[in-house]
Amino acid sequence: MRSVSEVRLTPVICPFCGFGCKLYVRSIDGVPAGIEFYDKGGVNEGKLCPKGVAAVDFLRHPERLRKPLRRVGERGEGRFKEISWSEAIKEVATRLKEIKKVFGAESVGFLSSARCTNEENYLMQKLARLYGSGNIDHCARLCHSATVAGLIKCLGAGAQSSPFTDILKTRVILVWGYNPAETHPLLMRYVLKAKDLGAKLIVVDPRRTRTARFADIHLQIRPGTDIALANAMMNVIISNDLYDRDFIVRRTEGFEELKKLVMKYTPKYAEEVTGVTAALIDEAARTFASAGRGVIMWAMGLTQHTVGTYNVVALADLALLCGYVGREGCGVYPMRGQNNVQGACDMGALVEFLPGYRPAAAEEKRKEVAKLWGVDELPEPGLTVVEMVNEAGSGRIKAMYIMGENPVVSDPNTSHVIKALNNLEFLVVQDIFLTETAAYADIVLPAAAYAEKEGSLTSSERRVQWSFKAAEPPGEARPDWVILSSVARELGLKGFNYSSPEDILREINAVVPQYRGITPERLKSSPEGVFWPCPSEGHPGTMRLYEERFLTCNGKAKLVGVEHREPAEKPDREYPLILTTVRVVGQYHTLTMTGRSLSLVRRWPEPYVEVNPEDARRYGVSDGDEVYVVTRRGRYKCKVKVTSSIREGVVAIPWHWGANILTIDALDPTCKIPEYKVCACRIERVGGG
Ligand SMILES: Nc1nc2c(c(=O)[nH]1)N[C@H]1C(S)=C(S)[C@@H](COP(=O)(O)OP(=O)(O)OC[C@H]3O[C@@H](n4cnc5c(=O)[nH]c(N)nc54)[C@H](O)[C@@H]3O)O[C@H]1N2
Ligand SMILES: Nc1nc2c(c(=O)[nH]1)N[C@H]1C(S)=C(S)[C@@H](COP(=O)(O)OP(=O)(O)OC[C@H]3O[C@@H](n4cnc5c(=O)[nH]c(N)nc54)[C@H](O)[C@@H]3O)O[C@H]1N2
Ligand code: SF4
Ligand SMILES: [Mo]
Repeated sequence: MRSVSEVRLTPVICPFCGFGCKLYVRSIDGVPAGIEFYDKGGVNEGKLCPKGVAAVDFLRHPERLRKPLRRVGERGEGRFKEISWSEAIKEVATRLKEIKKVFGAESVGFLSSARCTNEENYLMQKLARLYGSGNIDHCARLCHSATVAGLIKCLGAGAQSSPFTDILKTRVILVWGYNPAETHPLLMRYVLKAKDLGAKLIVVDPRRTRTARFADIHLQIRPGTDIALANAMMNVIISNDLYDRDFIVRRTEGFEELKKLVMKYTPKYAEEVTGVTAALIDEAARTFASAGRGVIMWAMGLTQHTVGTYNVVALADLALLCGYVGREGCGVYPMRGQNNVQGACDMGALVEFLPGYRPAAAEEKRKEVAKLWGVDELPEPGLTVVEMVNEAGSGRIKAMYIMGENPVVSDPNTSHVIKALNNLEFLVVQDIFLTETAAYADIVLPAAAYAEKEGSLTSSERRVQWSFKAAEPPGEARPDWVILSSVARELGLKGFNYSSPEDILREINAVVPQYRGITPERLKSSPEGVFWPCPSEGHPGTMRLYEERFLTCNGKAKLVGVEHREPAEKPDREYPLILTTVRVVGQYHTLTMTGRSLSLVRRWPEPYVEVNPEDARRYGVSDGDEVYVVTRRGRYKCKVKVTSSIREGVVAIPWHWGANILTIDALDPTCKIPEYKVCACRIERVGGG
């Protein structure tokens, strides 16, 4: 007689964006079979965007990595031989020990992963630092490093200040350089609900995006001029006495200096710089400041600039000026990108921070963590993502260990990245697929994917949630925490004898003060998760920050005036257009996962470049033409999409399909974020002209 199949629904956290949707993976006899909507509450109220709905497609894809691999061909060629786990772990540890002996531990770079759990990120940074290298970083560097640096300056901490539910209680929503309709569709539901309840929506974006189409006011800014616009809005607010005087006096310092600076930025002057009319700037400023309760949300259109940190400072100033922080229906929302980028930062997978945002440059903080880990000292801060790649090129970095990142496609200036990886003595890549980056590896380690392991993840609103295991990994693939523990033990490092993710989370409870009360037992039995900071097990978790004091030394927020500065590369005769890079709702980053979903690929099949009708006429291209987009770094072939929704003089490419061959690797000197959102380009018709 045939036995009855076992059908199970397992609650997991979506493996894509940082909104933190909960969903069920339906499995039949331990094999993932589909996605079901989660029915026990949660931030997404059971709903999902197209990527969430397709989240099992890649799990059983035939190209999943199933065995550890050793490279046999040239780098980049992609020829590998299967080896055993014991051989693989031994080889990784032996090579890393040799390199440390000859060149020192600081010649090795480690990249952690915002797609992995808190436990796995905690282990990766612990491994790097106990090995002796301060070169530990991850994709937050390419994403919200500007936010962390900017907000710490002004408010004392870098995280989203308030829960998503506060959006429903607000009167005005300022969305800046952010397109949630494509990038956080479930957050867009909150924005639209708030609009239904009477809130006004103001959008700042060079494109009339799907988000901007719902705006009451759309400021169609020239890319790279955000500070001038924010300063002019503050100019209007101060000149017309629309700011929150009581809040400024009680809770901030630096107002007089800020006032002096923004007085130069009249709406008329800002119109010349930003391309937004003075009248519209005036209207936006008045609408924002007079609402009484407001939120500001931003993402990559604001941060990915050589002035990214200052851009964030300008928005923090704007929020503070109106008293829109630390109250119901108010807040700053730097919308986190990857599903666990907030957690990876909290765990200290960043050059400048040890676990719990202890500054890694401070000797007493390093000593404090060293003591918790049973060693005498920890290394000083080292190199960031793009710096590691640069130094691989120069020969100072000899080896890299990359977990769950795909820099060949995601870092700026691809040719430069490939040259650098080719120069390494040793490269380990730990991923779920043989990525473009893995093709350059000496050893490839096959990892279990999200639903094949358990652990905690932290969403953009600081909500920590447990993701359960729904299925077995394919072949011999193993969870990242298991792989990292094995490598660390083989390296001879102490303190890596974990038997479960729960074990690791208990250590995190002891080391990361913000997570002290977020124990595995509590998390696994709270369908809604727990918000950090949560200082003890009895503590309910903190949904709103800064209600009483800011996290600065004296508890007051700092208003800091910042000047407009030009991007690193400006259009000229040879390269007359501004190129910006963007995202589409149905594809995710470097396509390793969404690119393997038939349903998503059919609907979002290929790249294109958005061109304004005036520019199309000027450069002789029509809708559907094949063109090369050319910059000083490379050329990229795609189809033209003529649309009046983009500003004249600007073109935009969704970068998922490899557009980083074009982008510039200029960095913000403060936080080292690359300027993905502005460089100079021209378009050429394929076949001449
Ligand atoms: N579908 C999908 N969703 C995702 C992702 C994905 O790859 N696919 N990635 C996730 C991640 S990691 C992140 S970080 C977020 C990013 O989310 P977003 O920041 O919303 O994504 P982008 O499309 O990169 O950029 C947002 C907007 O910035 C605008 N922009 C460009 N230059 C400028 C400028 O100079 N000033 C201003 N004000 N705006 C400008 C662009 O026109 C674009 O509409 O999305 C997350 N969600
Ligand atoms: N031009 C341009 N470039 C950009 C941006 C832009 O706006 N414009 N945005 C930047 C931003 S904001 C970001 S966040 C970065 C993202 O850059 P990356 O993080 O490099 O991009 P992903 O494709 O998300 O890479 C994640 C990798 O993790 C793997 N993976 C998934 N789950 C697991 C797991 O459980 N374990 C392991 N070991 N691996 C796993 C995936 O297969 C994939 O290879 O890109 C940046 N690049
Ligand atoms: S909005 Fe984000 S978290 Fe929710 S289903 Fe879509 S990708 Fe997943
Ligand atoms: Mo990101």
